[in-house]
Amino acid sequence: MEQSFVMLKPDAVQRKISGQIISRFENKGLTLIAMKMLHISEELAQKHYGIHKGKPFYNSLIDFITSSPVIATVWEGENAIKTIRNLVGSTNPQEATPGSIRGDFALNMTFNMIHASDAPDTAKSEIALFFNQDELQTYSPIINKWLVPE
Ligand code: FUP
Repeated sequence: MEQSFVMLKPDAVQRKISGQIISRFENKGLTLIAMKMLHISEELAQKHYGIHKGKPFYNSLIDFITSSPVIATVWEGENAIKTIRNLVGSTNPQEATPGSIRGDFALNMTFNMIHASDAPDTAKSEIALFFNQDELQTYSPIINKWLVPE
């Protein structure tokens, strides 16, 4: 089982399509184990996007991600990181495959709706940046109990 950090960016929240995006992960079979809405501080944004510091798009990226609330989530599932990246699509929405989240909902590189961890080490550090360990839920589906009552 793998865990991945996924953030619905300000554009996803403002366009009121957070539910549709979350549904795609649920429909795929991934398990939501943490979720919070927050307005990202300058400091948190700089930590999260530290790897891009100095790049031409860095300032606009920080301005955008701190501009209004985001929804931070953690998902669990088999090969979750790669699976989620496939559902999200290419960084540039204009090149993202139709059917992917960016392919279907986004047009602009800055306003590309969503962030998803790209590797196990970044997933671990991103989860730790946004969540305390005790905010990650552990639960087993009880669907079998509903289907076959004792
Ligand atoms: P991704 O992992 O697909 O979110 O992409 P990156 O980590 O490479 O980039 C992080 C964010 O920086 C992207 F979501 C959008 C922004 N970006 C640009 O605005 N221009 C670029 O050339 C590359 C990234």
